[in-house]
Amino acid sequence: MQSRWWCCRLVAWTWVWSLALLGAWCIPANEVNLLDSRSVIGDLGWVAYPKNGWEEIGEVDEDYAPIHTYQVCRVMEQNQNNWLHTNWILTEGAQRVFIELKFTLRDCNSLPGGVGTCKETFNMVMKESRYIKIDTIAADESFTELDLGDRVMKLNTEVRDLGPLTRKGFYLAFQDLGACIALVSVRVFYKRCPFLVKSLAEFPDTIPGSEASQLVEVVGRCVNNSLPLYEPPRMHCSAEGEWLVPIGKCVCQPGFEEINGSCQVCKVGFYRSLLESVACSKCPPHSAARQMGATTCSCEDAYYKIDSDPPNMACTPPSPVSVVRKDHTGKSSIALSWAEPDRPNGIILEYEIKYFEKEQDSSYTIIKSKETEMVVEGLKPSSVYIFQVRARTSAGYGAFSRRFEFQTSPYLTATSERAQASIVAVAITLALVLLAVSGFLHLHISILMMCLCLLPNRRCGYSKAKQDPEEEKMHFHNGHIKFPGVRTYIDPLTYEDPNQAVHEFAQEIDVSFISIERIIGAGEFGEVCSGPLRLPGKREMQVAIKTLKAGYTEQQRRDFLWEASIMGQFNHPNIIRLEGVVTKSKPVMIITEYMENGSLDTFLKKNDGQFTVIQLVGMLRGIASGMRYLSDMGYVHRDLAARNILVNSNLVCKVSDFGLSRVLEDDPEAAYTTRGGKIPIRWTAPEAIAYRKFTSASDVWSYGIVMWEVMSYGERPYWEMSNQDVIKAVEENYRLPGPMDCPEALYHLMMDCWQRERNSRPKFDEIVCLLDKLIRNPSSLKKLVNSSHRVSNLLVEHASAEGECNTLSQTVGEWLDSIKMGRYTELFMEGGYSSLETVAQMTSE
Ligand code: ACK
Repeated sequence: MQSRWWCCRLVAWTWVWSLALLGAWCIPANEVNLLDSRSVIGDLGWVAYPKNGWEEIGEVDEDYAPIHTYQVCRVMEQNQNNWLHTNWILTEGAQRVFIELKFTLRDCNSLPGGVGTCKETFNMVMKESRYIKIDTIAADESFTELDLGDRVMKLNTEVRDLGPLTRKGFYLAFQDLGACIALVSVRVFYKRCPFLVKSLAEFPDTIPGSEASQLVEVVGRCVNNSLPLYEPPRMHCSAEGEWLVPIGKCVCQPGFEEINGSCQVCKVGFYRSLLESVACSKCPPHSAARQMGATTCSCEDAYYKIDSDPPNMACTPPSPVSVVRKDHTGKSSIALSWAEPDRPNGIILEYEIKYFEKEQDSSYTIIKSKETEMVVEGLKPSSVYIFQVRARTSAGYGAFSRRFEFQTSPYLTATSERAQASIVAVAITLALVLLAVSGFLHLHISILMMCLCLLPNRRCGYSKAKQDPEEEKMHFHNGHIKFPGVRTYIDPLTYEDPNQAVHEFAQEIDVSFISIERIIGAGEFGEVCSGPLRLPGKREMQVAIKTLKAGYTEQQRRDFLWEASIMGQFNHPNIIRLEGVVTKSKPVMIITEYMENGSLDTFLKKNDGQFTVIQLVGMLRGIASGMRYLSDMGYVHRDLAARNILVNSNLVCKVSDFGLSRVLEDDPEAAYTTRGGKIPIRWTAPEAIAYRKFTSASDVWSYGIVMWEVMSYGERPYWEMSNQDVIKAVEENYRLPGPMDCPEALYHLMMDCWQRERNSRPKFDEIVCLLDKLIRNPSSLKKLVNSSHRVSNLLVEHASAEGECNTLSQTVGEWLDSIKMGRYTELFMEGGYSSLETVAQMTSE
């Protein structure tokens, strides 16, 4: 009787409270309800046992919809065991679900005497095939008689997660052992990563994996008329239903441009030829695109350019070289000369000589010369070649001369065949050395190609000819510049006129399209500002604007625009994107995408300890991916550091600061070395400090330091040690200790990046591969660095870490066997190459 009285009071106030708050609850977009007792109209169908235990209180809200509240309050009776069973809850394929309970619970101490059996907890149980206790549920706040009097309702919310679930559904049950409870609502839901369109890629609704720490990798689908750039776009769905670690992106296919998240066809008069370019561009002078969706523009009548000219190059009237003479023929060379054009349309800057083996015109070579003669070398004996010459003036290139056919002398004597055979042997050795250094089996193909190329009468592109240093040589295949591997970065220094380099790689933007709204920092050449860029026909976008301060010298203007000439050559989701330059008005500006979170070092310091390890690894993965792209392009950054990484609102990290990186004048961390160069000592590999050996391997060293900065939330590498002490300590093989809470796998990778022997450091593609593995398998990040490697103010002695990237643990014999070249083992041993370390140190001589 007394127990009933408590219950009535309990429920009455619960009800009042419910009316006020039930309507206000809203469900986050990434949660999908499997059961919500508040939204069930009519009977819930739950079963109570025994019958006098849990009872349903039939109440209604202000809309007269039923509120299903269950209560039990048999606090005055011994040995209570009251069960409340839900009906079958379907999982809809989710392997991990969440249960949210809202309830009130009576404080036992506030009950009048004689309530020794009163409990303040209850059990939550689930059943797939058998009963399993999920948890004992206690109230954060229990209520007393006083609260009832004051009309204060202490509603508790408890959430538990449940998984992995293996069946299509399960039951829930609540076991009361003698408490005074009112269960106001039960909600069962799973989380999913909702459908998302990002960087032109669609990611479907995705149900997370069964483990709390698991990330489900999802490959995005490029939207219509777009293609993946560089690598397929990927995202990772976390157990919390959040998309994390974006990797890769899609870009519109040639002939289309991105407008408001979709790919729109280029208008008549506009074209887009490269995936790397951002938008459709107006056809260059004296050319036109008469159809929509053009990928190139064609020259107007009487104007010319050749297929290999860049698409943004203007068509020019002819300035032809009319006759090309053969002055001398050798077995592998032909000397040519020609007369200056009669009426050049400007001062002649240089000539281009295009040649290819007759009937093999899908591959050709272009050499440049400032003279009206040249010896073309590296040709095959007894072969007919086609030559064409054209002049370049300040107005651009003229048309090529007609084709001239010349043949090389015959060849092949017994001695020269022997010479060829020894070249083959050298080539094999050289190729093996390359293989040892890179550790990649896919170089097999290159080895074979190199060997075959040197066999007599094998056709395989062109061997390198000796050229006058003034001349450049480029190989083309099917109209595209042919580089070994991917596109190669072109040093703006190779351009006589730096302005030409800027306009080759950067779009000129009219200053009227830019509004400067605020100053965000100070750069070496002037202020860094931000504001909207409104290009006609384009969606407005926020940009960062680097300005060149007034009163600059011509040299400063060149140095300032240098960065744009470099940045404009890159297109990668982890490299800061150049939007264009303003050079036709003052101040001169460089416009880049805007990165909301600024530079990585400041951002990490501001958010100390705020990110999950996976988020940090995601950032590192992005940086490694950007660096992989740069090293594939043949670009060495030389100043990779967290301060030179920018972070956007999605935590995507992008490599930035390409400003005259060979000089590093703008980096406050750079110090003068004894050799006079300015170098950011703490970030730089020993060989680059000692003798300026800057390579992608020295960038890998710096990457290791960036890893350390990231994992220690922006701590200064080597703290307050002086630069001299840092150089000395590193020289003596001491290295930075593992940052606090740093996963061991990451610290191993850092240590690998800091190998003294630069060929033993991992390559950026190996780093990306390793980080991808860790992201896919977050439990591999659970083991943290041993505390002895975390001494806060001491360095640790470096012992070569044996990570997955270390290929030098095999014997020479095993390695040769693995590349099917075991028969050379003896030769290697005789030559004193008994370990892979010595093989890696072989030189071509
Ligand atoms: O750490 P920060 O906020 O990020 O301060 C520096 C400052 O300008 C001087 O370089 C910021 N900054 C540079 N480029 C960008 C960009 N593209 N987006 C946003 N902030 C930038 C940098």
